[in-house]
Amino acid sequence: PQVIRREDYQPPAWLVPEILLDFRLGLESTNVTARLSVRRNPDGNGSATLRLNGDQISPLAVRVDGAAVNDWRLDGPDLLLPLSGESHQVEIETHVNPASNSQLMGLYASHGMLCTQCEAEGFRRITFFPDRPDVLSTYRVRMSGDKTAFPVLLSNGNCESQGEGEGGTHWAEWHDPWPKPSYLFALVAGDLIANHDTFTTRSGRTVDLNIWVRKGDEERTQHAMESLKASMKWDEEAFGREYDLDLFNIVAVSDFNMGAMENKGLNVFNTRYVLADPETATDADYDAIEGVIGHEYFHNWSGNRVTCRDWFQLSLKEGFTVLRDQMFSADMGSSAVKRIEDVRILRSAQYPEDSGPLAHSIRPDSYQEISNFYTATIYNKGAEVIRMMRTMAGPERFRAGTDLYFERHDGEAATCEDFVKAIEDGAELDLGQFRLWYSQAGTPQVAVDLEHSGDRVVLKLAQVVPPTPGQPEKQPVPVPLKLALFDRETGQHRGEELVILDKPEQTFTFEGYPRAPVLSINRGFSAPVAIAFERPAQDLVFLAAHDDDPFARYEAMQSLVVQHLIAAVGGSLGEGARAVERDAIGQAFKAILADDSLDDLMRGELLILPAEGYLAEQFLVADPTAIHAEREALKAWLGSKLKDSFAELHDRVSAVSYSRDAAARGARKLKTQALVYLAAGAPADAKRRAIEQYRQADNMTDRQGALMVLAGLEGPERREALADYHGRYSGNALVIDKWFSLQAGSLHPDVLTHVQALAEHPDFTMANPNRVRALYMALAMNAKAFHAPSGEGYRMIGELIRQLDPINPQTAARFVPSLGRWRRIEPRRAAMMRGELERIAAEPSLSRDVLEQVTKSLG
Ligand code: B3K
Ligand code: ZN
Repeated sequence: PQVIRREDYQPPAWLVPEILLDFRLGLESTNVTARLSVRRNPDGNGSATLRLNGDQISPLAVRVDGAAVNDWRLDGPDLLLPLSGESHQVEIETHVNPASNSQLMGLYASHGMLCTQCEAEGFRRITFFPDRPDVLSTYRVRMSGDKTAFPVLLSNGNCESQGEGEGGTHWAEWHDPWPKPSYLFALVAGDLIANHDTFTTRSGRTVDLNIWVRKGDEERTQHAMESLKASMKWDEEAFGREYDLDLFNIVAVSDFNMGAMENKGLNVFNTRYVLADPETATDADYDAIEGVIGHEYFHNWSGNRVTCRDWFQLSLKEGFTVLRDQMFSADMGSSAVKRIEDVRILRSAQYPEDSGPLAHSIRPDSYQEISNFYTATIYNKGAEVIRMMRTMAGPERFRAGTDLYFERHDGEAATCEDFVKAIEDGAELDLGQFRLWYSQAGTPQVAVDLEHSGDRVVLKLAQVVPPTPGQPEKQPVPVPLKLALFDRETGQHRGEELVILDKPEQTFTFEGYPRAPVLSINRGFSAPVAIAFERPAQDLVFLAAHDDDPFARYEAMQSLVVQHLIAAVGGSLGEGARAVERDAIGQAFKAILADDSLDDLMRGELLILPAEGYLAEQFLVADPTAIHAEREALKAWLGSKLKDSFAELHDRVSAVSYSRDAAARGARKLKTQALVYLAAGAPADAKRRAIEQYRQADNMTDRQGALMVLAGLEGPERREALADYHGRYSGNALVIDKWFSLQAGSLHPDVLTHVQALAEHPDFTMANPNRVRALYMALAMNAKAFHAPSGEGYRMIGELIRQLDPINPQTAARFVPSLGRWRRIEPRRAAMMRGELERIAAEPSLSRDVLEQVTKSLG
C-alpha cells in the first residue's frame, strides 16, 4: 500500500479558481457535469499534465475549451490530462449510483434523500478533481431532479435562482462566494422540512437559519436551533468571528459515518446530534448536540475561512475547533464539569491510543488512509496542546494570537506551523521548544517528588516522553503545570503558580512553609501528561475535600481510587491495608455526599470511579478481568457501606421535577449514580428503585438510567423493561440505538449471548453506522464481555470487521484499535486478540482503511 508522507508535499501544479457543477439527480442514477476553470500555478512544478483524482468513477466525456478530447489517460483511479496553455476550461461528465453507495462517502442515498460527504477524499467519488485541501475554488452548483422525490434542493452558499423543468422536475442554482477546497462541498436533495429562525450578527446583518429534517422530526430541533444561535453569538464575543453568508443550513441525516460535517453554509449532521426532546434524549445527548453544533459552526472560521494545506495539518482545524467547542460548552454550562468530562475522554480514548501501536503525533508524518487519522490524538490532544499555549499566554494574549492567525491566513490553506507562528507573534510567546508537542507522539510521564525541611519546600519534577512506533527517542517538552501548596491546618493556599517543566529534571523551591504543605498539581489539567506522585491517602482525602480547583478535587478522588485499585489488582494489598484504604475512600465519598457547597452536577463527577480503560493504562500488561473485578468489588463495598446515604440521595433527587436547569440535571445525574452503587451493594433495593424510576420516568435520562441498571440485573423485570422500552420507542431509530447499546454494554453475565441475538434482531442492520456502533462499539467498550476468557468477544469484533469492511470500510476500521491493544493485555488473551487481527489480515481484498490499522496493530 502507498504511504503518503508529509515531507513530500508539493504545491499543486494547476489551480482551479472556479468550478461549475451540474447534477441531474436520481437515487439510482445521477449524472454530473463538472466544468473547471484551470490555471497553471506559478508556484507549482510547471507540469503540463493536469492530475484529477477519481475514485470508482469513469469519465463519460472529457472536453477542453469546448472540444471533445481523447488524449487523457487513467493512472489508477486518477485522470491525467495534458494541457498546453496557461489556462483552460475542462469539462468532464461522470455518472454515479447513490443508492448503491454503502460507504457513505461521496454522493449517497439515505431514506430517499440524496446527500454528500466529501471530507476527506469523497469529492473524487463524484467527479474528477484535484481533491486536495490546498486547491480552493468558488463553486456554482446547478441541480435538477424530480419535484416529488426532491422538493428541497440545497448546496453551499446562497440559492440564486430556481424554476420548473420538464416532466415533473425542478432545478436550483446555488453560488458560494467564498473559495473553498472540495472537501467542503455539499449537496442535499430530498423531502425535508425546516425549522426556520434568524440570527442578527453584531454588524447588524440578518442570517437565515434552517435546520432540515424528515417530516415528523421538526418538533425535536429546537435545542439544536438554540445551540446554533448561541454558537454564533459566542464566536463573535469570544473570538471576534462573525458569520459570513446570509444563509446557514443544517441537514440531519440518519446514515452518517461520523458526528457531523462543516460544509460551507450547509452543515450535514448525524441525526443524533440534532434531534432531541426530553422524552427521547438524555441530558448527555443535549450536551453533545450543543457541543457538536458549536464545533461545526466554529469550523466556519477555523477550517473553512482558514483551511488546511494538506491532511497532515488536520489538527490545525480539528484541535483548534475542539478547543473552541470546549470553551463554548464551558461558558454555556458548568466549566468545572466540562473540564472534567473532557479530561475523562482524553484519558479513556487518547491515552490508550498514544501508548499503543497506532500512536501518532498531532501532526503525523505519514499515512496510508487519511480517514484513519480522525483520531482522539488529532482532535482531543490537539485541543490540549493549543490550550497549553493559552495557559502560558493568558487569555488576552492568546486572543491576540488567534486574531493575528485569522487575519494573516484568511482565505488560505495553512499549516500547523503557521498557527504556532501566529500565536508566537500575536501572543508574544516563545514556542520554539513547544513545537515538539506537534511532532512527538506519546503521553509525557511526569514524576513528582516533594521535600520539606525547615521553612523550605523543594519540588522535584522529572519527565520522560515514552517511545512510540517510529519514534524510539524523544526530547523533553515544555509542560506547564499549575500548582498550589495547601496548608493542612487552615486549608488555604497562597495563590496558584504556573511552573514550566522543560528539562528532563528540574527543581522548584518555595520558601516560608513551616509546615509540610499538601501539593495540588496539574490543576485544571493544565498539561496533558500522566503524573506519578506517590503520596499518603490522607493527602488525597484532604484535597478531595478542600481543593478550590474543582478539577483538582476530582483528580484527588480519582488518584485515591486508582492507587487503591492498582494495589488491589497487583495483589500487593493485604486484607488489613485493603480495609484501611477502602475506609479512606468511603470517608471521602461520605464527605462529598454531605458537602453542601457542591452542586449536584459536580457532586456527580466526584462520585465517578475511574474508567476501566484508564485503569488498564496504569499497567504495562493488564489483566482486564482482574481490573473489572476489583473495580466492581469496590463499587459493591461502597454501595453496601453507604447504602443508607445512597438511598437517601436517591429519594432526595427523585423528588426534583424535570427541567433543563443545572439543579435538575444534577439531580438526574445523581439519581442514576445512586442506583448504580445500590445495584452493586444492595441489589434488591436497587431493583425495586430502578423499576420505580423506570415506570415514573418523564424523561429519557431517568428512563435510560433505570433501564441500564435493570439490564445488568437478573430476573424477569429485566426482560419486561427491555420489551416495554422497545415497544414504546419502536420507530425512533435513535432511541432504538440506545436499546442496543444498553444491552451490549451491560454488566449482565450473558452479554455475549445477548449481542449474538441482537445481531439477528430485525432492527439490526450493517447498513447504518449508528446501529452498528450502538451494538458493537458498546461491546468493544464493555471490558468484561469484550475480554471474556473464552475469546468470544474478540471473535465477535473480528467477525464484524470482516463483514463490515466490504460495506463500509471507514466504520469497520474504527473497530480495529480495540483488538490492536493486545500487547498491553495479559499473554493468553493477547494471543487470541492477535489471532483475530491475523484472521482479518488474511482476508483477500481488505480496504486500505482496515489494512492500515491491522498491519500497524500486528507490526
Ligand atoms: N470534519 C468532520 C470530520 C470528517 C471525517 C471524515 N472521515 C467533522 C468535524 O470534525 O467537525
Ligand atoms: Zn471538526
